[in-house]
Amino acid sequence: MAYKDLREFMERLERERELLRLAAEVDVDLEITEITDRVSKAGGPALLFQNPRSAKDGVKYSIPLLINLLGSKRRMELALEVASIEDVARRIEDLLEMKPPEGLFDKVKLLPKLAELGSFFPKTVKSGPAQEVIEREKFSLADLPIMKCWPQDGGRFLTFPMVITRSPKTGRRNVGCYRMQVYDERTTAMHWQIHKGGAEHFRWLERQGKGRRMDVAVAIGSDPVTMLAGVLPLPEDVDELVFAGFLRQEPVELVKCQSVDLEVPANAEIVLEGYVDLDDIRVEGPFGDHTGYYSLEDKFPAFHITCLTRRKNPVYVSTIVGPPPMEDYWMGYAVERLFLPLLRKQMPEVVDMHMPAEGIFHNLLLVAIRKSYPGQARKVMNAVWGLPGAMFTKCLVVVDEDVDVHNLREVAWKALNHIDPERDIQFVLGPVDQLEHASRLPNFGSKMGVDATRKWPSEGFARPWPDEIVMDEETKKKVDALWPQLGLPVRT
Ligand SMILES: Cc1cc2nc3c(=O)[nH]c(=O)nc-3n(C[C@H](O)[C@H](O)[C@H](O)COP(=O)(O)O)c2cc1C
Ligand SMILES: [Mn+2]
Repeated sequence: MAYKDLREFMERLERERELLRLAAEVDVDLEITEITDRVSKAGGPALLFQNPRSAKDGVKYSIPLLINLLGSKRRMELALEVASIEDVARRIEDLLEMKPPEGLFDKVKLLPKLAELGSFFPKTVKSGPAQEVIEREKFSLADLPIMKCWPQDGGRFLTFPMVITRSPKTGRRNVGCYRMQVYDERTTAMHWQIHKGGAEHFRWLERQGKGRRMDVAVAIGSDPVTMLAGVLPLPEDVDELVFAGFLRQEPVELVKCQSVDLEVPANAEIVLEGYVDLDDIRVEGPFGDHTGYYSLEDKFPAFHITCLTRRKNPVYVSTIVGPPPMEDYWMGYAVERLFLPLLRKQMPEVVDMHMPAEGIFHNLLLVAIRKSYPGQARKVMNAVWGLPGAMFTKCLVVVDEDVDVHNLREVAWKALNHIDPERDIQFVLGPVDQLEHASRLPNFGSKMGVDATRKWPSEGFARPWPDEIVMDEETKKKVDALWPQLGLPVRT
């Protein structure tokens, strides 16, 4: 059974000692970040700050703040309700393997799967806890314990929202996690980067001539899989909430918003309804980002809030990003594992992939392939740079299948041995992540692919390729037997 809501997941985490309640009064300005950063880097639990306050504003908030919710492998597995994330990857693989049925028998076999698929679609319900309280008049963001994360941040930011929009062109829904800087009690920035779903919808507003304003709903806090869905780099035409239904194996229940023509998860803790306006673009930032550096000021639309709905006693969910690894590393890890089957579907030669924490997702991607024809590593590079999400990969290292991409020492050792840099490094130009601060232009720059596979004669390599050094099994066995008698202080 999927978690009904955030609370049910919190209870589970508490039973597993993966969630700690803190009674101490802690400041939303910087203090929560410093505490969470230490806990996060030590592999610690999720934290519920029960008494957040602001010394600057002289406020004690009545709403608690939850953070580091998905910040470990174990919590990610608990969120997905699996023993290992690979189990979910296998379900995705199965789904992708579904072939059109040939005979009657095949059709009958397929029916339960199709029924299962249909049952993942979101369900609209009449009412839900997300609207226990409806505030159209006297609501204020100042009542929420919104954090200022890092010293040079331009203000306070909502950091873990599910931003829901509908395409003015296709009517399709998108859910994305985009931070929102608080401008005043009812206005924030909407930091959807240029390549993201929300930004694309906003662009179509003008192209379709559908007025100057676009409805936006922002949900904060939901069952963990629905929250995670906003982070997943799904193709543009895939509804994150359908995918969430598939992941949790139960449809996401939605309620209609009060003041905008959108729906939000019925189990949400807090919902902000409102609009963005083509004529109201403002400066956003700076913000201490997941690169470990500040992203500088830039221009983004302002989000005007027209109505706030919530539970009677909501929990506000936040996260921090900064020097890796942090909570978002584990979200990236889930992305890596869940998307491996999708990558394999398009590139069957891919054996495994890994994005090390220091590469903050897109700066470094390691891919192991089974090479069957000359130039295949280059083909994989070009394909990766053509994928949504993966297109931003700045350094892409392709290795042979015998290299464990999760072992960075092994990758460095073997890749550095195998390259003739001038021959094996390839540069391309293309779109880069909007947070990229070293590229020649914002959003446009170069990427590097390293072909660290063994080179073949058919790739123009005429010299013999040496074997890797491995001791023979017979000698190893002999030494194993001899070991206790050697009196060596080394355990093997
Ligand atoms: C904690 C966190 C914060 C994020 N903040 C932003 C953000 O401010 N702007 C943005 O464009 N993407 C941000 N992202 C990444 C997007 O959520 C991610 O690219 C997602 O796939 C976007 O969905 P979309 O493709 O439907 O737009 C953030 C991700 C995480 C985990
Ligand atoms: Mn999307």
